[in-house]
Amino acid sequence: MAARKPKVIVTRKLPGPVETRMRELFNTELNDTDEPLSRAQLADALSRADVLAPTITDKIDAALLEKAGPQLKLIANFGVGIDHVDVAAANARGITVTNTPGVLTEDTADLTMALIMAVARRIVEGAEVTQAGGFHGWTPTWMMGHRITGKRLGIIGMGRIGQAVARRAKAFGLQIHYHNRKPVSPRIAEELEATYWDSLDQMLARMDIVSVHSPHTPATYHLLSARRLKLLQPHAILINTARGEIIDETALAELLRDGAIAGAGLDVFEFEPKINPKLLGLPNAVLLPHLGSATIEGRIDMGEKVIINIRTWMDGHKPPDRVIPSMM
Ligand code: 8YV
Repeated sequence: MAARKPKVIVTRKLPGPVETRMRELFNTELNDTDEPLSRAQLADALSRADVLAPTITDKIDAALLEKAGPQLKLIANFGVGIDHVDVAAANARGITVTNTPGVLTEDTADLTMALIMAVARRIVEGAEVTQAGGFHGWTPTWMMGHRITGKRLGIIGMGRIGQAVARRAKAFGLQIHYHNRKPVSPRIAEELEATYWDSLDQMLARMDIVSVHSPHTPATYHLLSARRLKLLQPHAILINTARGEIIDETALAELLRDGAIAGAGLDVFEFEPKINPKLLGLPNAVLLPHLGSATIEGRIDMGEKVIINIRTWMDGHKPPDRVIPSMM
């Protein structure tokens, strides 16, 4: 173990207990303002830190990594998605990159179910009407949504989060379908009674609800292109709690506007925090401000994962949550 405490620079405000523990364990520089660091501030942090603890709001590309000092050995990301860090460029400079898998799986899956229910049962619309004093009494035909029990859910990306969504959805009576690079193990397929589609196009054309759970990589950028979105049935609902870049948002907004698909529930956007103006104001789109992992418990667990990765590295071992470019 290094005799001195490593210099750890944290780019955003983290939950109190996480920041306190990091101050106890490391020579930690915190960001009390919670403003995202500018590119120049990030470059400065990379030039001084032994360990950088960034988040999704820090774009760490190859050009920025040129500014890293030779002492920088670890980028311990607070979050599981790692598309904002050029992992290959970091590794080429001898910098290990870690993330926080596992601890936000259940929270993200919960939010996915909340979005499915919100869109299918018009929950946000109903709440807004009621708050505005627009509830004038029950009627047999007002504010009808759609039943989800018995419908088909197509999951794109059957990793941890996709499987956690599948378990919940099965309990809601949905039939599970999925598209993934490869089928899940026979045990999991049996537990979930899941149908595997090697053709995404074929699956899209047959689902009532589609939910995106793959990482954003060059291979999944605009995976749901205008052409593929047009394969969805007019009554279909599309949910995205993964990354905005996976869907062509403009094409999606146009299909929602024209009623060519029934609804969408989106927690992530291609140019966060900017929202595609074509999505704003659509009555059949429920939009959330990237809340997938936003529970107090989840964010503390994420912080603890960051700490474990740093401590393991400090002790001279390989951190448990190393990101390997081929995994992405
Ligand atoms: C995180 C997320 O809160 O972990 C992820 O991939 O999308 C979020 O839920 C965010 O990435 C923090 O960096």
